[in-house]
Amino acid sequence: MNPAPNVILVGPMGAGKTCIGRRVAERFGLAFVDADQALVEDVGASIPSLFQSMGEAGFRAHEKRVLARLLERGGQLVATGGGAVLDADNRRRIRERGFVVWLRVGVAAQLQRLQRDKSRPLLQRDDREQALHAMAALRDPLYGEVADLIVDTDPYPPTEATAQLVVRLAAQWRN
Ligand code: SKM
Repeated sequence: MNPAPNVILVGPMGAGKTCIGRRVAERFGLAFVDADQALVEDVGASIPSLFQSMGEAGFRAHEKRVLARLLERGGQLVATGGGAVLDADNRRRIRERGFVVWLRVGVAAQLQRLQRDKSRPLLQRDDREQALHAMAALRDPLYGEVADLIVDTDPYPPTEATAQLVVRLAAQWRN
């Protein structure tokens, strides 16, 4: 059905990659893989504790290694970590190994969705809004560079964003 070996979701924290990804995978009979979760299982430590023990650079090295391993396989829907696109090799692999969907979300919705989140080290700061804007400025061009399709999740509940993505993927695969 899909000429690409995987569907790969990219986008920032709070875009709904895990929630929407799980539902879309089920709809198309793909194995759902959350790259952050795979990393945690591989290393045997939480993301906050990895950031604490080895810094962001150490975390990124593990992220790169685990993502490369995951993308050797096919038939999956892979939700990538929000910062995976920062690395040029990751971007190349993502492009080569899947049909790539950028789940896009604005900072206001991110702030609301991540209000109570304690699991993202890059957000454990007082100026969250500024940090999210800075990340978007750096990363949006990179998400855009790898994306085959862009879906805005902003005003929609997950069920509706899922439905939109299902329709657009199905249309894609018909062509
Ligand atoms: O991969 C995790 C980690 O918290 C870093 C991150 C980011 O850089 O945006 C996003 C999360 O998915």
